[in-house]
Amino acid sequence: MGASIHRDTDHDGHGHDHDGQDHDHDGHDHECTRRSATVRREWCVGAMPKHERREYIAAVHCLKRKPSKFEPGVVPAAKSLYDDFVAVHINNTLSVHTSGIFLVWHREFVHLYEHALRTECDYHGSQPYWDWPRWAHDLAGSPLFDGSDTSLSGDGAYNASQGPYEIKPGVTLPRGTGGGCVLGGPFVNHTVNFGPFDTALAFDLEMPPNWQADTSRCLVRDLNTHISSRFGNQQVVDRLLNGCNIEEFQSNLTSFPTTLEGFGPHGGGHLSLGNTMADFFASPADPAFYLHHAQVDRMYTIWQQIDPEQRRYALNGTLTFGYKNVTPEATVDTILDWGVLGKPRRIGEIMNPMGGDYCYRYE
Ligand SMILES: [Cu+2]
Repeated sequence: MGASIHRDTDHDGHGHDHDGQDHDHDGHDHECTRRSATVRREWCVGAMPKHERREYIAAVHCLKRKPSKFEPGVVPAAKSLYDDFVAVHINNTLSVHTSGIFLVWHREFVHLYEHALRTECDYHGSQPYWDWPRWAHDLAGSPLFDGSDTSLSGDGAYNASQGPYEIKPGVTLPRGTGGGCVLGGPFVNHTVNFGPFDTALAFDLEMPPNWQADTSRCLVRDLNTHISSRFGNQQVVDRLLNGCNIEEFQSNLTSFPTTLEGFGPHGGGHLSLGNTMADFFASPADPAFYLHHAQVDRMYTIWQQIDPEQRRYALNGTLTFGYKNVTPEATVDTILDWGVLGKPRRIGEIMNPMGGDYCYRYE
């Protein structure tokens, strides 16, 4: 299936240059090879030198200066193309989390973001990722969150009113060391324009009322090594990759129903950064979202690659939050949507990072 899908060069008018190597220009299907694939790298000194991290940061800032694609007045909080990604995520939240399309929908979402950085903002690199176990015991000392000018900004100011995080009624995780606005670094002036939203709404399949309203405020961080070391350590990652079928892989990533033991590295990564990133609907307002989800996609890619025959097109679950059966089970023929960000896609087209329109890998 994957290799026989033709690349649509019209889907965004840009095609994919894949670093521009080894391509004939005869208009036929181009084979994606290890050599021609875009390589996504870790946000760290060895894999991504400082000037490359600065280029990525500059491209994110650029995305925040690009105009929104929504009709004026429809989504007042969407003040830029960056915000459009947050809006589309909010609008799809009840369908793309703890459901059969979590992995594939977020794969394309991150790809569209990377593509926007490259085509709208002249970024020449790839989407970096956050390798959880490497920094699980020292978030504040990590190149991602050390607050330096090559980081994604670090901790927030200490906020005494920040309480513990409730992952379900009566079950909490302790707060971190910040809880207020980020203290410095590249995103110190970054604004969060949507929310905050109540996660509990999702359990009733309810959209937050008037979610389009502009509620501009600062980016909040609450670095939390208790959470990151508990849910993002090597043992957790090993267990994740050892999931023997898609059902197990999904539940190792984010257990449902939620349990403390099975909370998983996806939710753990969100909560370990504080309330902006923990917002179930609006988390892409924190630029770290895309590095976190690149890592989720990296895990998915590695897991698929262990047994492509069994795993490449494996799906499990409906199109509704909590795997509720008010919608059908996802299949390779289900069409998914990213609103103003891109064209609708068949799930089967987005299950291979090196097939169809995709040509990327992780190093
Ligand atoms: Cu999400």
